[in-house]
Amino acid sequence: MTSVEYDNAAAITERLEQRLVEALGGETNVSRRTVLGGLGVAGSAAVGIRASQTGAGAGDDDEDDHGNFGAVDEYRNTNFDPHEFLSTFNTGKSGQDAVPQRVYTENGRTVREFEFTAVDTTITIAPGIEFQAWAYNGQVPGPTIRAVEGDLVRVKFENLGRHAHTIHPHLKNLNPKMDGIPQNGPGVLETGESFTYEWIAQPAGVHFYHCHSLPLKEHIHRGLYGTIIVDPDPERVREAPADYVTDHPSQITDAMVEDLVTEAKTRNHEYAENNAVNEMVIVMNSFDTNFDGGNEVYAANTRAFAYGVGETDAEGNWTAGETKRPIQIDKNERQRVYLVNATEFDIINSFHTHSQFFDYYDHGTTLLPTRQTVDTIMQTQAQRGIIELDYSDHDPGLYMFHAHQSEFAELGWMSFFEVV
Ligand SMILES: [Cu+2]
Repeated sequence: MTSVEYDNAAAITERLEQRLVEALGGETNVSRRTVLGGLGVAGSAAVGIRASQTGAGAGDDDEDDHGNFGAVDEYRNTNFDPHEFLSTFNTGKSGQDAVPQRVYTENGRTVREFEFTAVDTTITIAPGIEFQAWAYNGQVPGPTIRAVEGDLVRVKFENLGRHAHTIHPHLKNLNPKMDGIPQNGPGVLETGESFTYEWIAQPAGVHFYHCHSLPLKEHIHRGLYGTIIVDPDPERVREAPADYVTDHPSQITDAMVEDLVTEAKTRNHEYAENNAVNEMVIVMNSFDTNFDGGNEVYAANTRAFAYGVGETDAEGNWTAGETKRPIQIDKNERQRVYLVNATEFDIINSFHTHSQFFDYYDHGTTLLPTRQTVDTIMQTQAQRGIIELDYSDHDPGLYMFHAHQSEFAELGWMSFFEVV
């Protein structure tokens, strides 16, 4: 890859970004006013929305904060770094300062405890384009939780937002009170209320969590969602290998069990085998900036073109900051993407790699791929899976990956791996 090619790629990203920002600048003011009027009426009638917070109040705030269209390259909130987000796993032992957490043992079980809040905040989704988000611990996507199969995940949740929220986990949850829905347990939590959710981390896989207040589509698309990774326990895999494959138990040989155990270790952050794999979380999301029930911006991890190609200095170092920088990968390292679809309004989203085929594990619940040698997969909202890539035989350079709804790609969900 020559510097001319890098410059060309940077110019195209810049052009797409400019086009997106201009399109948003042209239309947000017009339709936002009308739509917000309607939203107020719908909101006050809906379960889970406090009467004092509906309609005009929220609308006025949106009015103040929209319409700041800065130059391309300008990101005003620098507290979210999409590159750092890729591999920030909150395990209880370590994670983000913004997520108080600890690990301890209780009744012989490992407990991973996290403190979560829901807050109203402003996030930047494209240069100069701000979005009034509702966010877990102030970020979209919410913090990634990582536990080992069989652990107890304890989330001390406090709602500091102006609307009523919950946390609903996509786990095999044995206690209906802990499901985080308006209809059960503590129901929705009003402003200032707290509740401690407890979930057993099961099954192994990559999972989703989100607010389940009504109207659901609003609470999700505003940003209340995130990823829970449940690492398989290699000892459990040895005892019950059939739980981790789609094959019939009679087809499972001793040699296969050994392979599954080895594979489980690469997925478990407490085993050294996991260090040999480069892991990242990508949440496909979207933003309806004018509240018309359709998305104007699509992204991998919130920022349009976050992993696009920006500028380099003469020595080949990226200079665009934490955004517009490809995901740099070592060609000799195995790559694992925990992919989650949080896209609202559109039925599906997708992940497509250029010049590359990959293995896919639907929901990440198996240790053998559910699809092999594919270059495109699709996911409906809340569907997720693990993608494993091998670039060892590829030449160094830029390899694109994006949603193969081409519309989504040009509206922000277009990214690159830089193989080095
Ligand atoms: Cu909510």
